[in-house]
Amino acid sequence: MNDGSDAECHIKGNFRIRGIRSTNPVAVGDLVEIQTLSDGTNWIKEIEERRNYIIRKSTNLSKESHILAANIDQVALIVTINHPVTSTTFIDRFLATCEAYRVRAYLIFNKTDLLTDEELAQLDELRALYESLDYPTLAISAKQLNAEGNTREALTALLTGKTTLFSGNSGVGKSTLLNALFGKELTRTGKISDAHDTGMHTTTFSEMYFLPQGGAVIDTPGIKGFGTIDFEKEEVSHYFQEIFRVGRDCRFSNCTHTSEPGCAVQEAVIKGSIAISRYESYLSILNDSTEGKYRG
Ligand SMILES: Nc1nc2c(ncn2[C@@H]2O[C@H](COP(=O)(O)OP(=O)(O)O)[C@@H](O)[C@H]2O)c(=O)[nH]1
Ligand SMILES: [Mg+2]
Ligand SMILES: [Zn+2]
Repeated sequence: MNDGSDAECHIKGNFRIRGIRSTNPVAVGDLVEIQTLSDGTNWIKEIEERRNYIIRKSTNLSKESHILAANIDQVALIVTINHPVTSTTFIDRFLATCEAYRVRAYLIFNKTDLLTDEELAQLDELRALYESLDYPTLAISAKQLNAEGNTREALTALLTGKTTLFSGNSGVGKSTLLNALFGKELTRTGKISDAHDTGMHTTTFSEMYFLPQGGAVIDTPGIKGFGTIDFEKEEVSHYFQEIFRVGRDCRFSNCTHTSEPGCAVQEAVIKGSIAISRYESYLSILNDSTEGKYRG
């Protein structure tokens, strides 16, 4: 409510937002208008137009989508090199969606305390890759925040005064990190339940927390695959800045960078100036767009 209190609200089963087929008509971060009936129940009457949102396909083969959060300032994608492995495909699909909706994205590599030397080298490599693509990164251990110089300060500065979507695979440490940063100071707001996923009655909750120093964080339940939606085949490269840039030198202006002759992108992948992991992620989205199907 406007006064900051919680109110349990209902929504009509057939509530749909214009043009969006979503499994959750109301998302965390939405501003809503509610009407209280004489029996005391609250009903959501109107959802205000969203400034932006992050959306993914709900499940395999599903044509429906799941709005992770609305009206956000930035995304902090929490990832782990191991325990569990976050795939670069997952990272790139998420980043491409952030590009599509023009939301700034930060990559936070967690659980550095668990990594072997080899994995630490992999971490450095990935950080360098994403930094070179203008995605700021941090490497942290949510379990040892105080022991790590100024990571706590860097994270707090990143989150202060903004509405941040925390996302990432299940088990990467989103909840642990939030607790380590703000502990009991977090004010929890109402849960939004999404009766989504696989039709198996798994109910998941996204929660929004207000930070003591201003700003808010939305903690989403871990997501497994990330099905990108709404991308036309021709626009996929727009969300991979290096592919887009190099693609201007392709022989054909409508080059999909798959098997065309004179393709500057394929050449750059062979030369190593475009990371193969990024190119593979690009292809995986392109493949979805071409065949109208979903991949994890
Ligand atoms: N060793 C280590 N374990 C961590 C770290 N962060 C989280 N964990 C553990 O990883 C597991 C999953 O964390 P959780 O916060 O629930 O992940 P979420 O699903 O992303 O919210 C828990 O057992 C945490 O204690 C870390 O930096 N280092
Ligand atoms: Mg969690
Ligand atoms: Zn090309």
